[in-house]
Amino acid sequence: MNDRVTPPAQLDTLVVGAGFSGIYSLHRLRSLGRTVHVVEADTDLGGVWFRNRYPGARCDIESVDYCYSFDPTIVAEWTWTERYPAQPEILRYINFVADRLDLRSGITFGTKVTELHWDDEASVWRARTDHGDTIVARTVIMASGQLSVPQLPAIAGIESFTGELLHTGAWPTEGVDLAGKRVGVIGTGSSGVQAVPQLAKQAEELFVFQRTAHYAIPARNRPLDPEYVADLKGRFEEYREIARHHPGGTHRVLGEESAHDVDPGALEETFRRHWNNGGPDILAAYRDFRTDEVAAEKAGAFVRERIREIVEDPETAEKLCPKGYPFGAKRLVLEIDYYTTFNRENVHLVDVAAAPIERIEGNEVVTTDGRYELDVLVTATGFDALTGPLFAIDLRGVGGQLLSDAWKDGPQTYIGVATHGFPNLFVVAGAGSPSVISNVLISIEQHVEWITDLVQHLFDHDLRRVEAGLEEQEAWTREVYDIASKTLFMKGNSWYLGANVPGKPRVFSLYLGGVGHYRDVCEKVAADGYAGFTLS
Ligand code: FAD
Ligand code: N01
Repeated sequence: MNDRVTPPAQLDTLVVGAGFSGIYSLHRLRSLGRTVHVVEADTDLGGVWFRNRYPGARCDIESVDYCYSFDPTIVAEWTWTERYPAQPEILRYINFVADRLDLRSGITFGTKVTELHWDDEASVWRARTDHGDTIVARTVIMASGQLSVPQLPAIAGIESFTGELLHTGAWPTEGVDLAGKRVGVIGTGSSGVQAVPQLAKQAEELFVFQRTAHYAIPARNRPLDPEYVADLKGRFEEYREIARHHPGGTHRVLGEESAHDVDPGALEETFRRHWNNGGPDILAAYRDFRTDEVAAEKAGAFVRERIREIVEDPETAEKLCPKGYPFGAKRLVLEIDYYTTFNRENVHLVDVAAAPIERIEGNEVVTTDGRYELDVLVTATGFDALTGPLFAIDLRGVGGQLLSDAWKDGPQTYIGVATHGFPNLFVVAGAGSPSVISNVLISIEQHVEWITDLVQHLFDHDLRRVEAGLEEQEAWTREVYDIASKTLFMKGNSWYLGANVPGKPRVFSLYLGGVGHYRDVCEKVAADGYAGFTLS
């Protein structure tokens, strides 16, 4: 348990959030000699990896890529054990980094920033917390996360469920005992697919309420070979540099051929190789999988065939086969024992597309053709992504304008870092940047380094204010939306489009131009004296 540190009243920089983004921002600004402090709502470090403790939670980027690279000592001293690390190992890693760099003293835990108001006359941000702290900061870094606000499903009566109601994104730190219980899961995206096999082993009966079947590919997780890890550590900087300039921030091999130009035998061979090797790289097997529905369907059909082979009951198999949207249009899910779990006698797939959930009544999920009595209801229904954590704060810029009003039609940013009318405020790995469409650790390092350099530039040059230009912001936002409009993401009714939150604008606000290209754009802006920003 962390003792509560009262946040300083005056700061060069206030950082909101102590996940991967926040703790690196703290370290970097401390190293640059700035007064900086982090305020974190949770009682400890880790962000996503502190909260998503549901059984089965793990990463879908390989451990050797999903880590920091800024400190060679940390690279040398930390050794990953699995290809796709599980939540406890990632949480241990974040704590290891924070302790190694002595960061805890710079963090106030268990405290929410509730208000951020720009004071134009003094050119400072005035913050308030739910503990009544007031902080005046010259600059603010929003390291408040992309997927840090859990979203309950819009089902009548959900909040008054009389059994135990859980969300995968806010899993109790003390764990949950499911032995002998009737458990329901709503949601079959990444979280649901990871949780179901583990919950099935613990619960007496498990009911999986599926509205849309997601495409899931085997993870083929495995312990890492120590020789492989030692070799990578020996050339980590060179290895990482490749990822920094890769479109996805990884080492994924990008197919250059069109799936239309390959004969069926060769296609099958490629798909089998990816299926057997595991991981999400099948998405990049052919150059047109992101843009051409007919090409993508070739992989979709292959996956459905595998599902029909694995799942013994043909009716259940058919329901688990994703249909009605292109392969890759929703986030591709990595699975461990997901499909085989439906061969267990205590697991029941409930098709709530065919017979929708009408309401929750007492301890029952009521669908149009049945009632399911449960002890525990797990909602694996995702997050109010990207804008959720920002809009949860009373965040007002120039003239008292709320960020949620400025972004009422979708996020408006200049290079995904800043917004016109909100000077001296920067968002790490959020909308308008590659963010959650990339290896987020690569994107976080790039953003934190770029943003903290800009903060340092302000102080070095005795500047009070930096603000994104309106025209430049409009051009960038147009580019973000234009690139996305040509992709199949627009055809998946997913959280990427805000579809899971009632009333949210349906826009795809992540930058799909590639991590490497994005880095070049940001570097050019800085090299040109922060072109597109007004510094005064
Ligand atoms: P977060 O980890 O979300 O941390 C934000 C912090 O800000 C939280 O601790 C929150 O409490 C705090 N906060 C928010 N608002 C306030 C406030 N008002 N006051 C105080 N504190 C506040 N990405 C990948 O690249 N690969 C993966 O495999 C991957 N797996 C994921 C698995 C899950 C289950 C989830 C949910 C996400 C995953 N992600 C993955 C995306 C993930 O969001 C990022 O990889 C990364 O962990 C984000 O770090 P962050 O510090 O930016 O945000
Ligand atoms: O959430 P989701 P998630 N009735 O929004 C269903 C990251 N992540 O937590 O598709 C019935 O993807 C909804 O159904 P539908 C990763 O970026 C990574 O799983 O809308 N069902 C869907 O099935 C990921 O993309 C990992 O029809 C309802 C599910 O809930 C992101 O987090 C692990 C419903 C929500 O899926 C979010 O993933 C976990 C209703 N009323 C998370 N409302 C890794 O593996 C919603 N649903 C790295």
